[in-house]
Amino acid sequence: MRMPIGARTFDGPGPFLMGVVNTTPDSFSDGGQFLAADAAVAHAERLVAEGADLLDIGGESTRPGAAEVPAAVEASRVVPVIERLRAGGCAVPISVDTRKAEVARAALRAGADLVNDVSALSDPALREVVAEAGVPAVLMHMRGTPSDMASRAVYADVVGEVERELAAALARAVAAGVREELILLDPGLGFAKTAPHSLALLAALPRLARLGRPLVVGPSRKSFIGAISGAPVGERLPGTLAAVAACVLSGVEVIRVHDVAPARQAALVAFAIRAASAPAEER
Ligand code: PMM
Repeated sequence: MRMPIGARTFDGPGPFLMGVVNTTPDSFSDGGQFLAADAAVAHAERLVAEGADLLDIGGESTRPGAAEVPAAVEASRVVPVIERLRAGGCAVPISVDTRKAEVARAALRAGADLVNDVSALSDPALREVVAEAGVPAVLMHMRGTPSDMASRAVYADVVGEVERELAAALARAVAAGVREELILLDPGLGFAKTAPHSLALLAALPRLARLGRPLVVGPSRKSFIGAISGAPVGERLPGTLAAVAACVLSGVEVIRVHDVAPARQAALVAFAIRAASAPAEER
């Protein structure tokens, strides 16, 4: 891929690691928003030290069944974190993980460089914000919303349908003025997907790459790993690393993870294997 994101141009096959920074108060502390912001900033700085190429700052849980958070609340969580990272000279581009135009606008004003939307810019107002700002965007596949998506995980051909729906989301964004060369696509593991659906998509990443845009994949701690291994969410790092390696072997450019240091080692080894097995002219 070759794409300018903030101050950095991402140039090369990757894999680039996007470190997850959750700013929801319950995820770090119950000591209120200020302490949560403090903890989120410290966590983000640790992820950068561990080798994150990008940070993804989110203020709303998108786990299955999660209720929507008002835009003002979501913005009050992410904006101070982005501002403080910027003021501290954060060395990597910052992504805001949001479905809401108002939150994206505030985050971009605070210094975010990229919008990561689990609803693939389905809101016309968010398409407009991204188009006007001229920033890159991640379009992730989902059906429905986090509160009802589990019941929407019904496909006759999950790979073909996700491929078509991502192509439609890409065309819709481009028609709204988002520059195609700034769009990344994500199959949305676990979002309106059962474990077999997520596995089928992981196995079909080279086909999704033929959509012509860099891929982002977020396997980290997802429920398909629990379905296979029986591991609870806090014990899914080994399964996450297996999925990271699979993504790298399939040529995925950006991998979204919570545990950057172990994912980096897994990605480096998988990439070295891929490079060793590629015909000389592809290296
Ligand atoms: N997964 C989550 C949140 N945001 N964004 C993208 N682009 N891809 C994902 O797979 C993705 C995402 C949910 O995971 P978390 O709540 O554990 O961060």
